[in-house]
Amino acid sequence: MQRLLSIATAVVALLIAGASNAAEPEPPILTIAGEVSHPNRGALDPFHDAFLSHKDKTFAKAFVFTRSVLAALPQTKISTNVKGWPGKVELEGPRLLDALTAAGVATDATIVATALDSYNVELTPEERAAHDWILAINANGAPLSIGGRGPVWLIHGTDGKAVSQEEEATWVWALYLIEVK
Ligand SMILES: Nc1nc2c(c(=O)[nH]1)N[C@H]1C(S)=C(S)[C@@H](COP(=O)(O)O)O[C@H]1N2
Ligand SMILES: [Mo]
Repeated sequence: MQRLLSIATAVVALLIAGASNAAEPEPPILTIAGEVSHPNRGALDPFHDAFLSHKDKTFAKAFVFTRSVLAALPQTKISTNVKGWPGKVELEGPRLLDALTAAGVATDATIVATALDSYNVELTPEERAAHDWILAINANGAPLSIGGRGPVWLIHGTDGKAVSQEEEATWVWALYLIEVK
């Protein structure tokens, strides 16, 4: 009974504190690997980085973001409704540019954004500058999930204009890795 009570108390405390419990360390959800001048981790470790290693990735240094760190950057909201979607989706997250700047990625770098299903898109500096790209972490007010379109959805606003298939193909859901060339 005592044990049950303390679990109930802990759950209530967590609910009051909100979704994030500051005392509990969070895992990184997005890795920016390669040419980063402010790395916060070292080289790929084949044991601990099993998924990346399985995907034949290698890097000497990287900058990793937890969800809280992405959420602590200035947030941008975009609203998109693409033909075939069930309706308007409001996406929220930091600007790609701010995340790349935090990691120390050069403005003239080409990046490759890769998703959990290995879908990947290369973005040149020109393509990066052509749109207000965001790293969405919330959709319609709910956090993006693994198994859904999370952990991160790389997307840009369309100012209400229709998006072409080619453009939509540059949006990457289930994003977890950005490699800097
Ligand atoms: N992770 C991931 N992102 C992806 C894809 C994919 O297969 N995997 N397909 C792309 C393509 S080609 C298109 S048209 C859109 C399609 O998905 P949606 O219309 O359901 O967003 O997502 C893009 N992003
Ligand atoms: Mo597509």
